[in-house]
Parts: sequence; structure tokens; C-alpha cells
Amino acid sequence: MIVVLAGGVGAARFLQGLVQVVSPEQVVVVINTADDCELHGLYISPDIDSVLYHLSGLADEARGWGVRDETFHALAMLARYGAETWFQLGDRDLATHLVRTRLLRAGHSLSEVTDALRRALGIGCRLLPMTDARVATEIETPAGWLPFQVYFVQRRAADPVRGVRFRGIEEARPAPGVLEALAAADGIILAPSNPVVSLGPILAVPGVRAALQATRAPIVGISPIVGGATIKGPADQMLRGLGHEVSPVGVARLFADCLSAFIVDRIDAALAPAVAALGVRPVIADTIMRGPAEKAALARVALGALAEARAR
Ligand code: FO1
Repeated sequence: MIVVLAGGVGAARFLQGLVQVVSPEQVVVVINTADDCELHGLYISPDIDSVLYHLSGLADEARGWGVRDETFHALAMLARYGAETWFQLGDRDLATHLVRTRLLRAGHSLSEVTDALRRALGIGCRLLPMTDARVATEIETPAGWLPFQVYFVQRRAADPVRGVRFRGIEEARPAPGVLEALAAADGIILAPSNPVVSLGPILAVPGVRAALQATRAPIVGISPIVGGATIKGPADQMLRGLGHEVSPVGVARLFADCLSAFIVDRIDAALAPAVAALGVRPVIADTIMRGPAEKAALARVALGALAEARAR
């Protein structure tokens, strides 16, 4: 059984590769929920949705979020009513949030709702939210502390980042199955997700980091930083703002206490000795996932690194 700790689009693309090379039933995905927000009375869970849509073949892969062939009629009507429309909810995507919100209001947990959604979309992997509690990322900027989606979507990640906090994290508990999966895993993969606001919250849920340190399973990470920048999203700018090195070494350092190996893009091969100096085995590979073949190839590299760590 392979456990993947996942944020949004980078993780979702990696998972598309992983399910080409291992049976989806052998994959458990633990997903960040600290990006979640409520708008128009609806509960939106962007990273869960990214994974749901990518694994069901529904994703708008070029845009990186939402559903393919989407229309925005409801959003246009909301605009006529003077409602906020900076967060673009498509008509098909709205159905996901309607169903999720109804089930949550009926008393189901986010874990149960996520399981119902993935079954309905025909996804074989188990998808676990990191927690069933409400945790909310907030970003400190010169304009003050901003809710994550306000910083990221409404203000287009344009504010300098001075701090990050996860409101509610101390009271949160890992969702059912998370600690069990980490303990029983044959291998654990940290997806190429934002280390600060995607993987950061998962590891900050009380008990998760300790479970990663205690598990017998090898743990392999994949750098989301290539050539000094991120493929998508503001991870580079966040790392810089928080005083971390914007490189695979800076990311590996954040997780060095857990990692057996860290996959670094060929472009950054010269940084391998600096990763090794952290006590983490560097693995050099092509990490840019342009199409299905590259996604599967990266998944094979990650599985190879896990097998190699197990053999040591
Ligand atoms: N990202 C945007 O940049 N603009 C949007 O309008 C937007 C809408 C949206 C709707 C539903 C959903 O599940 C995700 C959406 N995202 C949008 C993506 C999301 O804000 C981020 O990509 C993640 O939170 C970061 O992992």
C-alpha cells in the first residue's frame, strides 16, 4: 500500500501517473484541507476537488482547477445579484459543492463525504482528508492576515508573504484512517506540492509528523521547485518570504527528519550533494509532468526510490 500526501494540482497530476503504474486500490491519498473555504453558503475543498477531478478524468488540466468544458452561468447570475464572484465556481463544479455541503449539514464527516464523492466518480484510490476538523490557512502580508483564498485567488498571490498560520490546527485530529495508513504503508510519497501551504498543514496536524517519523515505511519526496521557481503556484515566493532557500535543498530541509530520499529535477542535479548533506538520498530525474508518459515515469522513479530505500 502506497500513501501519498497531497496538495492540489501538482499532487493530482502525480497521482494520475501513479495509478498508471500501481493498482488504484493500493493507493491511499491524504489530502490538505487547510485551503478549504465557504462561499455562497457552500463548503469548498479545492485540493480534494483537484484530486477528484484529475483522477476521474474530469479536470480542466490546462487551467489546473475545476472541471473541463465548464460553463459559468450560475456565476454570471450571482454577479447580477451583486454576490462576490472573484472565486470562479463553474456550473458543474457547483454540483460537487452542493452535494458536499448538503451531506456535511446532514451530519456526515468530511471523510465520509469525500468517500461518497470519489465512489460516485469511479475513483479506486482511497481519498482521506488530513482531518475532519476545520483548519484554515492564513497568510500574513503587509495588508494583514488574509484567508488563503483571498491571498491566492482574490489578490492573485501578489502580496509579499511574511508569515503563515493554520487556524484550528492544534485542536485538529488526523481523519479516521490517516495514522493507520501511515503506520501500515509499504511506502509514503510526499507529492510535488507546495511545502508550506499544502504539505505543511498535513504535517502540522497533531500526530502526523510523529507518525511519519515512527513508520517503518520509507518516505520519498519530490521537489516542487525546479531551477529556482515553482511549476505552478506561489511556493517559491512563500519560501523566500519565510526565509527558506528557494531550491530543492530548501524544501528537503523542511522534511529532512522524515525523508529517506528526495527526487530532484535533472536541472538541479548540482544540488544533489547539498541534499545528501541533510542525510537524505538525492534521486535525480525529470520531474516536469507534461503528459501521461512523463507522469507515469515520475511515479516509477518514486516507486523505485521507495524500493531502493526498503532494500537498504
Ligand atoms: N483558482 C484560481 O486561481 N481562481 C479561481 O477562480 C479558482 C476557483 C476554484 C473553484 C473551485 C476549486 O475547487 C478551486 C478553485 N481554484 C481557483 C483553485 C484553488 O484556489 C487553488 O488552486 C488551491 O486552493 C491551491 O491548491
